[in-house]
Amino acid sequence: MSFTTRLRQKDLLLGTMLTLPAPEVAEMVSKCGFDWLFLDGEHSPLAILDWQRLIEATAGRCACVLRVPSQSERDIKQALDIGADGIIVPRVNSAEEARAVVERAKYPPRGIRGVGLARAQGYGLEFGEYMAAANNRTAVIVQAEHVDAIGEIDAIAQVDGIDAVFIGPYDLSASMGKIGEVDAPDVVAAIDEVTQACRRHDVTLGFFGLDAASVEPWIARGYSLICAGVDAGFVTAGASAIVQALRK
Ligand code: 3PY
Ligand code: MG
Repeated sequence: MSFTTRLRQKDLLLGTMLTLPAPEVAEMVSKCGFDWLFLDGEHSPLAILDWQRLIEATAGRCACVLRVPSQSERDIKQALDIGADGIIVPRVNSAEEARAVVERAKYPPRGIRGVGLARAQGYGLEFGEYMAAANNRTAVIVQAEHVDAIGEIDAIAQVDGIDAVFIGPYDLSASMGKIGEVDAPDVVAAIDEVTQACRRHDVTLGFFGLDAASVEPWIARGYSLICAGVDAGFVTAGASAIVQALRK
């Protein structure tokens, strides 16, 4: 079953975030049992070819979803053409933006995605198969991560073609003047508004946290697209633990 089908039916999908320009890290993490990997093209210094190399290194063991650096037609098209299973689009604050994102991710007549012969299309060898399935198989995930999105969330959640709404707790807290205070009561209340709207419109919910403990309460609330941890954090936590153990 495709990642997007599982996403739409709200299977629990466990993922982690990749930010490091090393296909070996993607290879290692893809062997750890995650359902999907969140490739962060927004905050990492990686370029589109780096992401392609990372996706190749996962060898189909996990779905790979690329967070595009912007909502632009170009970024969305390139992410899908390298073979990402879907896109996560940062800071989508209105239904109008959400509709534009869906159009950029779908081929005509549904949308305006340009037709390429890249890795996703098997360099042309799998063109027909890919074209027949792409609009349905491509996951379109928008982030609710600004206070402006909260007032619009009912309309955003109703946009046809949105497969999930993914909370960005850090940016959301920043937009509320509480940078990093992801557990502040008003930040949690804003997230609850998103939760309620997505439940009303039967839209899958996603959440990011730095570790397992920070996402568990959200899994309990029915969030199913989960990203916990960041590759760089695995390295720094492991290295710091050695130093702490030996410098007692
Ligand atoms: C945020 O917390 O702002 C995020 O975008 C997490 O993915
Ligand atoms: Mg963010």
